[in-house]
Amino acid sequence: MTSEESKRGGAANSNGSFGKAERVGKEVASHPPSLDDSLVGDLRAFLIDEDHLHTYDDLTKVNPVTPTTVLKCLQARYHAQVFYTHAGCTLVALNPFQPIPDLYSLDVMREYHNAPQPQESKPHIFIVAEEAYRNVQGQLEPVNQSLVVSGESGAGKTWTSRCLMKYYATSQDTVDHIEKRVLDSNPIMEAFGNACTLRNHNSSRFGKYIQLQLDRSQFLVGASVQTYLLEKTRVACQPANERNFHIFYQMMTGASGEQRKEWKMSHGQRFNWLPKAAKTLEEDCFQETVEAMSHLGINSEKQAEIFRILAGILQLGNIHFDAPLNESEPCTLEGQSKEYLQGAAGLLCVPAVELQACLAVRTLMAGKQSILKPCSRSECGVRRDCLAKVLYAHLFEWLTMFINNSICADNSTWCNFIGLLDVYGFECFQMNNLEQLCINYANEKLQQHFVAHYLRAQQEEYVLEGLEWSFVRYQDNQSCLDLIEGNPTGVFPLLNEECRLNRASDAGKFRVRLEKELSGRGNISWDKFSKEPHFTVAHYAGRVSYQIEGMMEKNKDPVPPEIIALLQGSGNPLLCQVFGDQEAENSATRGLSKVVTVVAKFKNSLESLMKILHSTTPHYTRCIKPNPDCKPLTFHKKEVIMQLEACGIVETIHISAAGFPIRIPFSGFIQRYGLISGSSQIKQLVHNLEAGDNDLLRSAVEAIVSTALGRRSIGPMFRVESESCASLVHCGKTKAFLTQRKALL
Ligand code: AOV
Ligand code: MG
Repeated sequence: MTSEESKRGGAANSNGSFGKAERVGKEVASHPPSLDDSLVGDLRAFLIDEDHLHTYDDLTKVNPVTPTTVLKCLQARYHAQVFYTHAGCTLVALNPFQPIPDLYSLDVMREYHNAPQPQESKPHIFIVAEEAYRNVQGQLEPVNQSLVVSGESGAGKTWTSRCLMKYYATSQDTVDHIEKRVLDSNPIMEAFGNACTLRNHNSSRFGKYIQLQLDRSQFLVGASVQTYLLEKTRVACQPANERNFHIFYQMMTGASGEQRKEWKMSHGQRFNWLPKAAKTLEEDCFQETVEAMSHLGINSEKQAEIFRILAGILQLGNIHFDAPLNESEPCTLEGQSKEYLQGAAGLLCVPAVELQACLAVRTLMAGKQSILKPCSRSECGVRRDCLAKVLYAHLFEWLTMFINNSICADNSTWCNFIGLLDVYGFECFQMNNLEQLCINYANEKLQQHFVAHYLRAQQEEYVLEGLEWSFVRYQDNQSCLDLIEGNPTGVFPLLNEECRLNRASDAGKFRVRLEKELSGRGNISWDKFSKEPHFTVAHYAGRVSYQIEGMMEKNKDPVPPEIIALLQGSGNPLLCQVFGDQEAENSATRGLSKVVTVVAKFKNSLESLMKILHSTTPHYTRCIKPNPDCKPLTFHKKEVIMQLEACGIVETIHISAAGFPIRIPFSGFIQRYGLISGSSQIKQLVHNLEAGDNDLLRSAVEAIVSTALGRRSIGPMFRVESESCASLVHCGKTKAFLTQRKALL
């Protein structure tokens, strides 16, 4: 919406009355047509007051709601050190980039946990936590909840998820200390799954959905973690000025003298795969990681096996091959590489000769006969990297499984869950590849969940239910999702097809194919003059150019069968366990038509996640990064407004301000309020109701609202007041719609 349009559109006001948000189609008379005095009073109070912008704790109160007023309000609050603000159904969390004393203390947690109406306390992430917790009990029956935290890289999603977990874990003290174990999963997963990037010194390189399992009395009895696509390429290839996963640095910093010797990590030892970009705090957390592992039940023997694998990976990174003099011979080891190869073999508990052969020689099958073929120098490098990646990815998977076994409650003991979603944020680097395409695709999916659940479905329901409502226009990112995943000509299906064709990957050809199939779409483009084959996607959060070179190989992700066989024979029990009965995945022996590509797997796992999200009541938190340099006390308007626009915050505020977030089917409403209404006439009516007749049910609801609970009818709505709160009730065709209860001014 342009600022001109928004000026014309005016603002939605609070108190749930229909304001003049940007409307499509006929201009519907705003509700209520004749505002009574108290509502006018409320409205006046909400008109924007420049001097007190920081006091607006809900952006629906800002009037007019425009990108500029919303931005000004958030900026004023940021400078007043107020970092949370409601935006109707969502919570906006500004990243302070510095610890704020007492913001998350135990006392504050208790305050929110014990508040009779937490939503009337100061905006805080704990309100979201508490609301979800109370909502589990549902209006009529328990409902699972999801807390969806979104925002770009470095915006504060992981921090927020950690706060939420702490809140739930702290608000109860169970006998077997399950809450401590659930919390202990965090330092482990972050040590193995996070890394320092240009955007965030503690960037999550995997997606995570954790379900906190609650029993009938709403006690936390366990949790389960689902992870999504770890960026394993980082193990063997770190983008310029970025780092490898934290755990490697933690080992380097925290190892004892004895461990150093065993892991071949002497002081000053240089590892090619440990670039020294700026030091991060996470690097000093070795002890914390080890303690968390022990606490979760990973005994010291298993830990030793894990660390030996990691140390072995670092040795692998220092191995280089020389091209042989005779092409029919395998490549030879360069300089000190022999030493590193022996080091790696020792740590991975495999014979050094077999390791070398596995990296330098390929086994081809001709019928039942196997033929040995030396690999080129670059192929040796690819195989070495592949070994490191497959080791790390399997180790990460094993850890996730172990954590789940340690914290997951028995199915018979829990009945509901609160899910916390923390995925990698939207990314746009100078060079973007398949990893970024997957990360950004995940963010598109989440945005679509928000659009579908809130912006579209809610409004469609108002219209269906016959409420007077004129549509608030919003940015729908469905076309971008169609571009990426749509069958058969989306980027993913085309990429998969290319990978299934048994030919050498050719980036140039793939680009031409993309252009042929997709050039009619508005959200993909190409720079014709660029030498690097690439394509640019206009995502909801910005345009990103993806280089095609390397994309097909990453998508195929082949693992030579010799590597699997080597690891299956390892003397390290953990490696044996992990690779034990594994078929050589995506190997040459499986045939290319059966290859399960990376994007196919990722798409499936995200679809399962979306199904779970759709079956729960979602709560959205939008994390905003106030500046790209991760500095405290720095608010860059341009960056912030781009983030606000990308996630559709202004539209959200309009819909929230004018909408009815609480909806209860008539029968539920009658059950809930009818019998407590106190009126014998209504009680009689409720008893005589024939279920299923909506007209009758509706009259009963109206009777309850107007005679028992209600005070005044305003047009088609009723204003229901208690001593401290007011809410508007609107009867649709099958449901009663309620505005959020607001404190009376
Ligand atoms: P992200 O999860 O959104 O990025 P993080 O949660 O890792 O971002 O936050 C980045 C950094 O910002 C943290 O390491 C903290 O230093 C700081 N920070 C965030 N929230 C707060 C807060 N409420 N108070 C103080 N400092 C905070 V990424 O994982 O990159 O998408 O893939
Ligand atoms: Mg994160």
